[in-house]
Amino acid sequence: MLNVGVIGCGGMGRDHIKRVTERVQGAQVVAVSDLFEEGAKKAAAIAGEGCKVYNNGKDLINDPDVDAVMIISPGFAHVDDLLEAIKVGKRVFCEKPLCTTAEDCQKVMDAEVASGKHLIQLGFMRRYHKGYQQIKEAIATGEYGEPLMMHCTHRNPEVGTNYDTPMAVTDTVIHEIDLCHWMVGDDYDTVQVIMPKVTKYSHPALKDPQFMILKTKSGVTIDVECFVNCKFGYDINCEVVCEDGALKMGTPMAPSIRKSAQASTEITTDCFVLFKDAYDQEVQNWVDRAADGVIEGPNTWDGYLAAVTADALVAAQTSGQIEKVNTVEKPEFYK
Ligand code: ISE
Repeated sequence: MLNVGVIGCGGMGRDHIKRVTERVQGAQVVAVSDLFEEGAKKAAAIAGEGCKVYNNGKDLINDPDVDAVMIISPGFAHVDDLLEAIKVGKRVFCEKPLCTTAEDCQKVMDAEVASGKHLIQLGFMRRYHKGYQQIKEAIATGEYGEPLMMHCTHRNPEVGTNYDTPMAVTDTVIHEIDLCHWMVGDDYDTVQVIMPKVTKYSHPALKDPQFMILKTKSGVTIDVECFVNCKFGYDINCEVVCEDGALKMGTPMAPSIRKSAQASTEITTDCFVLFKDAYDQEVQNWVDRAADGVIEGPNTWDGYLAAVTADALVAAQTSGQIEKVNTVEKPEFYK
């Protein structure tokens, strides 16, 4: 049994505690921490009797009863807890983003490399979604040749008024940034953002929709339509165009219904409904590989690459130019 400590007891933290307690096999939550004591106590109650409550991540990480740590606090608070966990050699599951700056991501990457142990898995859960996995497996057969292009849409029904233009990258397309480079097995070279006409449902601080183009080092060209006030649903699509065929993601979760002289397929409005199984699978996979000290999911390099790519896309939002994605050389450790 893997004894897990959870740092961060907001909505997402409580969701992960519930997941580990009710659905994940081979793990239990033995400690939680949050700056806000009441929130931590509420979260501990989900885990059940005996769950310890801390008011800071450092004490939780250093608790000898805690084998592994889940960091579900806000992104800006990740860096210190990640470095502490690496220092004491504990396995980490960290919600996206790894850190909010490329500089902090690099610090964490350097510390992990120096420790010589793969410790960190990142919460880019889309890699665990059946629809994407089917396409990745199909590409791996070689039957369709090399991927050349990808077309993605990332639509939300609506967002709050605090959501602004850069968040289209840092909060939303950050998923495609990770997913697409994993799908085609390549890192990014350049990015560009084209701003279409703005929807009447937007506000002055948000340009919505946005059209982003990412090009990988081998030349695979990926376009992502990001439209966060599309009104009609949480609509996620992906097509990979290869030399010998095009692979479009299916939507296996929704039946096609015929009624009242119409055929229809439901589109959910909630990302937690669409990706529920993916969230469960990513944590189960992290737990399953703990015994052999292996990280199979997105790792620290992926978190660093996402941060640098996001910085380039945010720069491209205002420059209107093609921006270079300037990363350090990928360390041998992550190859
Ligand atoms: C949110 O943080 C997510 O992760 C969702 O998947 C994304 O669709 C949404 O735009 C983000 O705000």
